Amino acid sequence: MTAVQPALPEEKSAEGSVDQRREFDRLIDADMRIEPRDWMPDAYRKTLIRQISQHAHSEIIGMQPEGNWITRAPSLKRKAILMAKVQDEAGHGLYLYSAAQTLGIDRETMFEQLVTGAAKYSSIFNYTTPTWADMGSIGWLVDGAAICNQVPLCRASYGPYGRAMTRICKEESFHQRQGFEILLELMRGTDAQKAMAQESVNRWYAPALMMFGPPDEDSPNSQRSMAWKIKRFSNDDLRQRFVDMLVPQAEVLGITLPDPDIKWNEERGHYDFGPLDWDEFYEVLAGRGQANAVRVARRKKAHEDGAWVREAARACADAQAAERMAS
Ligand code: FAQ
Repeated sequence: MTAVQPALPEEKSAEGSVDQRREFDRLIDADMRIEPRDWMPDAYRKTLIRQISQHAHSEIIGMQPEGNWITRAPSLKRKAILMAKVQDEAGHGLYLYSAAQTLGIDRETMFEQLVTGAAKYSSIFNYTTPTWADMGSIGWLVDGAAICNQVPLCRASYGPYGRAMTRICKEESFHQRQGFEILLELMRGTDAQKAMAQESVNRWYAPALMMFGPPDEDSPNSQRSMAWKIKRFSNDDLRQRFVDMLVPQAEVLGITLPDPDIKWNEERGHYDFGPLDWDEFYEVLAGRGQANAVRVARRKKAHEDGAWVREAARACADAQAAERMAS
């Protein structure tokens, strides 16, 4: 990340000069990166703050459904792996909050936006995790969807976001494999274990497909974000990629994807799949999912419980700064 401090939005003209606008367009057209020191249109900055902060919130809220199983993982090995994964998600949140901060928003404001509902987080984390197989489904389906969505974001036009995504994607690959392996082991187990794996995939499949966002015709942000090369593919294109990736993997697992309309389409060179229940998606976004209230309340409590850590860190930083001044 650049050492140059980003100027706050209000310190820069939202319109920009002709030269500034031309330079911004040149960098985007040439597939080069916009850095925090560069002039950028206000709408580009706002879109990035929206997407990156929502992404960061998703990583942090996303620790909860899996954190739920750390004390109940079926073996020491599984517990260690799950703990490492949940810690990784915390790290991803931190990279992303830092990337958002380079755009001139502070952490406390982002936190306020999350707990007041002004900022969203991924719909998927409002579903509950009643069985151990859900750890497999989250890894295989949720992290799998995250990889499909996020690998193109490594090429996002905003430097700090693209660089954060490069690190994150490396870890997401491990996450997806560990989920796949949990399900594989269950599918090689007893009838009850196989049934648990299948039942879990039945619940997670459609919500995972909805992670990519609404259909393209109902996606107000996609076109502009693609023109700015923040998003590289549309929501529907990425969803299709995901289904194409899942079908052969489901065959290896011996799991049935819960959609009778999945069928190879020779002409398109893709799998067809059935419609999704978008009413459910919008209900979850409106705060009426299985676990919205619990997720936000827990996040709030964790923030309050952590106040003493932030105070101690600030006191330590102040003491170090005073020491530097004195020497
Ligand atoms: N959930 O116009 P679009 C992970 C909102 S991380 C909630 O299409 P856009 C790792 C959208 O914000 C998962 N809201 O929007 C992990 C917008 O509302 P707004 C998170 C959603 O931005 C694994 C409105 O609908 N990943 O899983 C959702 O162009 C395991 C209209 O939508 C990211 O955030 C949704 N699913 O495209 C962690 C990736 N979809 O803001 C822990 C980065 C849409 O105008 C454990 N983000 N909305 O009020 C993106 O790629 C994009 O922001 C999309 C949405 C694709 C999510």
